[in-house]
Amino acid sequence: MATEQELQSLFDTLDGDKDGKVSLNELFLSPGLSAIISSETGISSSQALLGQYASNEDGSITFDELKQAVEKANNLT
Ligand SMILES: [Ca+2]
Repeated sequence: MATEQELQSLFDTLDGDKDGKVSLNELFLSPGLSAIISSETGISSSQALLGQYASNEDGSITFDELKQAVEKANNLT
């Protein structure tokens, strides 16, 4: 379970190039943080997470989209 604030700080850490989106590459670069995302969303692979929630053409996920995924898993406190 995470708070929105914790999720935001996790997102900011993952977003290495600070473009406001987390790409598949950025998820691969931080396997430990990706594992936390997996446990919060219940989606085991980064590809599946991005495939399901990313609306950007480049396949990266915004904070709002990540939040949606966590909310859907009822893991946002
Ligand atoms: Ca990024």
